[in-house]
Amino acid sequence: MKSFLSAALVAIVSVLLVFCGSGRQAQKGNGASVIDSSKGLKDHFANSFAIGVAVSPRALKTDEAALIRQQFNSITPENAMKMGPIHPRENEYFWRDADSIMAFAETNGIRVRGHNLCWHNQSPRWMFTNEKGDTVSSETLLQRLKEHITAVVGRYKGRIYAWDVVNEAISDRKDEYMRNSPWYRICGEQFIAKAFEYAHAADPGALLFYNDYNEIDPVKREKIYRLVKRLKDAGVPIHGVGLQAHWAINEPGDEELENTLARFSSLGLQVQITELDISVYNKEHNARERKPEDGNTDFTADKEQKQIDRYRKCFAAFHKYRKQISSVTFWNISDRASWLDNFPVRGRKDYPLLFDKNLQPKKAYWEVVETAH
Ligand code: 9MR
Repeated sequence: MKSFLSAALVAIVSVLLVFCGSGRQAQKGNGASVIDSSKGLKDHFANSFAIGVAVSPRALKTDEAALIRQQFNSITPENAMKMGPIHPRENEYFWRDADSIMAFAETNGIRVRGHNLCWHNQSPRWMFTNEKGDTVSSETLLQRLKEHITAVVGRYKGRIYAWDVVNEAISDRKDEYMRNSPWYRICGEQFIAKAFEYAHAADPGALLFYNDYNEIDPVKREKIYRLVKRLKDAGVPIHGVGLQAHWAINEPGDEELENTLARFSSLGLQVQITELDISVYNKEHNARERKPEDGNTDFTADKEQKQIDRYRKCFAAFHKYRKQISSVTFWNISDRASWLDNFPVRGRKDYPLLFDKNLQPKKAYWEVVETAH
């Protein structure tokens, strides 16, 4: 009898602790359900995919660092490992920023996605010319690419679990396959396979990705698919495709999203969402207009609701494809500052992420979390 009473008492106290306990149960924004707020995104999605964020070394010295530790289990250096910043002159590497991000990640048990080894943008000018200023030969350029990849991947061997090896090599023009970049002009398509081979030789344990944007556009999607499939079929060491996912409140449509995830999943490689954000401005409008359609650059209730809906649909689709999707990375931490501020027009503020400028979770955050359960 006595043991029954004490067991009953323990049970009652446990239930009380769970329901009243130390504020760990939080109402989500609209009060509709109860979610454990002591958990971060990484914990909610622990059974689905890693949750990452793009960072600068500066952000890691601010209050954003605590938010990163709490919410994310993967980090991508936003700029610090790109060719221009990390290899400014032929015989000179600048490791400080990349090393500081690595140190933060390793101290906090966070995985690192390397970004990126070969891109038409943020490439140093010396890469493509000789001392006279003439364009180098394809042999010289490939040799330089090899030296670059061997040095960067080699430095972090065993510590960076995945690399975006080639970034954005496909053209956005409907009538063109490869982007007309210096890499392509000088070397032809072979630079892509070579970059993967160099990276694999430098760290055979790293997962290697091809990464691109406008992946939801049916024409560009097929070009990306074709490239990755050809690399895979040719035995090139490629392990996944990175979908950048720079999206907006009016895209992707449900069908576009489903078709995109289904198509890339069918490759039999890993799929990673590498640069997710959802701009609060309509996509078509984004490209040209200085002012948003409603003339308002605030985070209005209408924009907020559309963004909530889009985020929920995206994560519901990611959940469906969780066997193929191994990570989802946000491009920046909070609406305090993101690359979309002033892009594509100066003076326009965007609110594309799940945390507001005070680093508090937005309503969209709670909707996203619900898709995990
Ligand atoms: O967020 C990055 C920004 O700080 C840089 O100025 C910019 C340079 O082009 O690159 C941004 O990141 C890009 C990423 O490396 C590749 N995909 C598109 C991203 C947003 O432009």
